[in-house]
Amino acid sequence: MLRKKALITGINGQDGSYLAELLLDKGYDVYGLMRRKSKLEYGNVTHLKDKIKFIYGDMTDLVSLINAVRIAMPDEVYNLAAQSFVGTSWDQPIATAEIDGLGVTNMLEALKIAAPLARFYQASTSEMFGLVQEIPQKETTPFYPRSPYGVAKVYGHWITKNYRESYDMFACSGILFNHESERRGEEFVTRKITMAVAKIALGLQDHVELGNLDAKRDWGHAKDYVKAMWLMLQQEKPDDYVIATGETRTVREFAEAAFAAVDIQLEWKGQGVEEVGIDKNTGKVVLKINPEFFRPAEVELLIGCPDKAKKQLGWKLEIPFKELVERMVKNDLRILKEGNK
Ligand code: NAP
Ligand code: G4F
Repeated sequence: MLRKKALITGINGQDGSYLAELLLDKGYDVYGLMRRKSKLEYGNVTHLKDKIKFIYGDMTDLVSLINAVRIAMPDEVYNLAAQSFVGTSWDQPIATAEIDGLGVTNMLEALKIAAPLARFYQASTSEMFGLVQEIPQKETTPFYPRSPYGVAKVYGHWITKNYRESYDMFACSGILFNHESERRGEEFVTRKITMAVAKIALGLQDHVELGNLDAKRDWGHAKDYVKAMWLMLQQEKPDDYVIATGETRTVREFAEAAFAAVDIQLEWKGQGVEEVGIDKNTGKVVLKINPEFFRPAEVELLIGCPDKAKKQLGWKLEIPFKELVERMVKNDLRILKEGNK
């Protein structure tokens, strides 16, 4: 039997790496779109670099995407590439729009021209719900994005739907809520916390500085979420699905869980920007607020309803919250002890 071929954009990011592992395990030929950098490095897929066929390209360059599609001639395309950090989207709103918004049209056009029968997955996001209009958020909840990133992703979401309806393309959007992992970028709040906790536990750092501790997120593990991406492209008909745990926690609760993983129980003192987290045993301040990390507009509460994905895709969550946090802290302790940082 012919092996299936998949093209993954954003291959060296967090999700790209877990998806590549999943598809290689399933016997796919995996092609990965990668940006040219001054120093050749493979990021999160370094361990897979001999198994993946890399193609240089950029989401803002239609020619490079047509070229990539012609080389791979994929059965399935997973569009994971993005300027994915919400904070940066206020500093680089135009680049974010070009990559996360128009970049999706570029990829859909490349497919329309070179492989119109390929199945397409778009990495949509719970950030599109922003100032939430309904609790919990589901596929039918209206969008109200709160950042240039969220706005660009709404465009990407709708253009995916539009190409499905205009050209009968098999194009799906996964509206994924926050998912983290040992491979999460270090600027995202979860990994920033787990790395700092590991450093504090090893005596390499005194404290961590964070922004809004009251923001609530629905956090799962990326390994579970890439399975949903694949399942969406195996259905009879293309559709859009929310992928979430259905639980929400504050950044404060994430920090408590991460410190607890190294046996530090946090006690909170003060209010607003004066609030601090104190190690109950030693009385030392291990967490401070820094207004620099607050955002111009915040998404205060995200909690997704994954019922449609559970029912129609048979998707289920395997890594619960506590295990997610413990895995991340344990991995950061290992990295630091091995001197890889
Ligand atoms: P990530 O780790 O930041 O990975 C992003 C990837 O996109 C990297 O490989 C990056 O390559 C690539 N990229 C950025 N700009 C590009 C461009 N102009 N052309 C080609 N590639 C480019 O993000 P992630 O967490 O894996 O997320 C994957 C996708 O899911 C993203 O679209 C994100 O917006 C979306 N999403 C994520 C979450 C989440 O919680 N993780 C939730 C919902 C949706 P470089 O290494 O060259 O920068
Ligand atoms: O970890 P974050 O930067 O993730 P955010 O903004 O929720 O975005 C992530 O999830 C989205 C899905 O909902 C993805 F689409 C997106 O690509 C990305 O993966 O921030 C989470 C929360 C925010 O409310 C932020 O204000 O944590 C709050 N926070 C508090 N202190 C902080 C910090 N965030 C960061 N990055 N750094 C802080 O020091």
